[in-house]
Amino acid sequence: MAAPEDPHRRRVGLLYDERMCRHATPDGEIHPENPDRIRAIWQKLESEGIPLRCVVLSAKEAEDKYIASVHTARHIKLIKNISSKKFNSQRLRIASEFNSIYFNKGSSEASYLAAGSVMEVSEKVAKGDLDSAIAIVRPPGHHAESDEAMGFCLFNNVAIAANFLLNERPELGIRKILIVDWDVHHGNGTQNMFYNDPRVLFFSVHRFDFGMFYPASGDGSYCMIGEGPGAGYNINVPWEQGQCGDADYVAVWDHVLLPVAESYDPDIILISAGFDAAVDDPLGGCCITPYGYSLMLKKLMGFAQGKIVMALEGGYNLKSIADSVLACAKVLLEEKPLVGSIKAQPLESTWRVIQEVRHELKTFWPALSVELPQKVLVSNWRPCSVELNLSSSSESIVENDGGASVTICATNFVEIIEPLSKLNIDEDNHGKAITLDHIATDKSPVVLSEECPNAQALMPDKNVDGCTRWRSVLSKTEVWYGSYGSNMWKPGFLCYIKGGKVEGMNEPCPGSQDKSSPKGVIWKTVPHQLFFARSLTRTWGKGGVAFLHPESNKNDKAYMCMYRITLEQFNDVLLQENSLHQENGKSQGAGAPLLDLSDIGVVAENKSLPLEALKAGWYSNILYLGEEDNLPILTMTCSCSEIDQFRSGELPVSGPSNDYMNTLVRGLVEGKQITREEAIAYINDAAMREL
Ligand code: X5A
Ligand code: ZN
Repeated sequence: MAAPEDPHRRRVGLLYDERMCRHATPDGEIHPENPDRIRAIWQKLESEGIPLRCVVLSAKEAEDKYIASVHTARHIKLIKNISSKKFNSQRLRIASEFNSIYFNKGSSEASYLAAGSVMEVSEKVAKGDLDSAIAIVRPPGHHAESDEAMGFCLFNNVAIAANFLLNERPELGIRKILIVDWDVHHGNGTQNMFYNDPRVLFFSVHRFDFGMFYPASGDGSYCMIGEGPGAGYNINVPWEQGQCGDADYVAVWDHVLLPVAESYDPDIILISAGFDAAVDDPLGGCCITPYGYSLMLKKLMGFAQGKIVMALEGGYNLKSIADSVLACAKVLLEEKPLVGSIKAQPLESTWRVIQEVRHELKTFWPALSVELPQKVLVSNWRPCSVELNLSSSSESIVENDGGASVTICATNFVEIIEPLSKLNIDEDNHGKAITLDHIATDKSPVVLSEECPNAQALMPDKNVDGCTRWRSVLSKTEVWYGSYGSNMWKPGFLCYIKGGKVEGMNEPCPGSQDKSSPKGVIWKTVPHQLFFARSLTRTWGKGGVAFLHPESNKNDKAYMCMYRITLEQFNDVLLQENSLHQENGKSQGAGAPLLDLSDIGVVAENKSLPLEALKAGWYSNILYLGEEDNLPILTMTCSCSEIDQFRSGELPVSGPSNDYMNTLVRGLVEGKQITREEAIAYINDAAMREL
C-alpha cells in the first residue's frame, strides 16, 4: 500500500460528523431518512480502513450569507429557528405543511452542517488541496427549493456549494460546474436554482414514470432543458419505469452524459450522490450495484482533472448505501483497477429515453446529433421481465397459488388516462395520429400520488403515516372483487396485485402494496349490461375497455370473475384502475383509503357508490352485487352520468382492441366458463349492443 506521503497517492477528502445524526423524527417514528444511514456508511468505511487512506474532515456550519445565494431569507429563518425551544409545540404542524418533511431539535444544526460540509470539501477540491472528496451528509438537499423544504431535504447542499464556488471564490478558477444527480429522484430544487445559468450544467437521471414518480411534477421531464442563457444546460434523463440498473446507467453515461461533459469541459464535478437507485433500495425500485456506481464514477474522473465532490443525497437500504459508497471511495482512491461486470443489457425503454433526450438536446450539444447505430438500438436490450405460468391460471374454482405466476416488476406504472382530456385531444380520434408519446411527453405538471414501490417500504412521513394505519385496518377485511373485463384473465388481474404486465399490455402495473394472492376465485353472472367505451388506454393502446352498466336489468347477463382479496388490496386495484391524477392532493393514493370500511355499508345499502375522490377516473363508481360466503361482492364501473355521456357521444364508445378482446376471451375460456367461439360472440354482442 502506498505510504501517506506518497506524492502519487490520491488525496481524497472524507467528511463525516456525528452531529448530523441529531436530525431525526421527533418521536422516534421509523423513517427511511434516518441517522443510521450515515452511521452505516461510516462504519463500513471504517471497517475497510478507508478513513486511514483519506483526509478525514469534520463538518462546518454554513454561513447564512452563503445559504442566501439559493434560499430565501424566510426559508433560512425557518430552518435556523425550527429547532429552538419556542418552536417545540409547532414543529409537527409546520413540518406537516411541507411535503415529506420532519423536524426535531437537531434539524437546524444538521442542516447547517450538511450545507457547510459540502461547501467545505468543494472549496478544498477546487483549490487542489484535495483531489476529490466524499461528504457523508444529511439531511439531503436536492429536493429543497429556494423557499421550500421537501422530500426529506431542508437546505440544498449541492446548490449552495456550487454557488459558493462560482460567486464567492472566483480566484479558484471554477467557472463551469457539472452537477451530476444520480439519486433515483429528480433533483427539482437544484434544477430550478440553475435553470437560467449556463455556469452550471445540471444533469439528473431519475425515475419519472411519466410523471408518476416522486416528486411527480413534470419538472423531471426531458423537455426541461433550461431557459434563457441556461438553455441546453439542464439535462433530464427520465426513466419510464423501475428496474433500471448498471447497464441502463452506463448506456446513459456513454450516450448522453459523457459526450456532453466532454464538450462542456467542467472545472469541477459535484455529484448529488443519492444511492436510492441501488439494488434493494426500498424506495427506488432500481438495481445499480456497487460495481455500477464505481463505473459511473470512474467514467467521470476523466473530466475536470478528476476534481470530483460527492455529496450524499438519498439512499435507504443501509447495506446497499454502505457498499455503494465504499465502492466509490475505492474508485476515488485509485488504488486498484475496477473489477466486476455488467450482468444485463439496458431495458428497451432505456434506448427510447436516451434517444428522446439526445433529440431534445442535439442542437445544443452536437455530439448528441449523430444517430445511434441501429445495431445498438434493435438488439441490445432486455424486455421488461414478466414470466407467465399459464398452467397455473384459473384451473380450479378456488385457488391459493403460492407459486408466483407473474414476476414482480417493481415499477410505479399506472395507466394514465385522463391527461388525454387535459390535453384537449379528441378521444374519438377519427383517424388522427395520436401516439402514446404525446401523453408521455406532456409538459404540464401531472400531480400524482407516489405509489409505495415495495410493499415493505412503509414511510411514516405525513402522508404515508396515515397510509400505514388504514392499510393495517383494511387488510383485515375481505371482499370479492368482481371483474368483467381484462381482469377476468387471472394472470392479467394478478398484475394489479403482484405488479408487472402480461401479453397485450403496453405498460406494466405497479401492483398492490400487499402482494399476496387472492384467497379464492369464483365465477358468476350478473344482470348488468357489459359494454365497451373510451377509445385509448395506456395499458391496452387503442380501443375501448369494458364497463358494466351501473343499473341492473334482468334481461342482461355479464360474466364475472370474482377474486377474494382484502379491502386494502381492493383499494390498490381501484387506484390502479383509475390512475389517480387530480390536480389537488399530493398523495391521495397513500393518504387515505378510497373505499373505507364504513363505505361498504353505504354501498350495500344503496347498491352503488360514486366516489368523489375518483370522479376524474374511469371506474369511480362502486357497485355492490350481493354476497358470497358472507362477504360483499364489489365491482367498479363508470358513473350513471357517464352512461348519458356515452349515449350522447360526448364520451367515446368504441369496441375493444384485438389484444384486449383476446384477454377477455382467454379469461372466459381458461376460467372454463364458455368456449372460445361463445366468448367471441359474447364480446362482439356486448360491443354491438346499444347502451
Ligand atoms: C432525497 C430523497 C426522497 C423523497 C421521497 C418522498 N428524497 N416520498 O431521496
Ligand atoms: Zn432520492
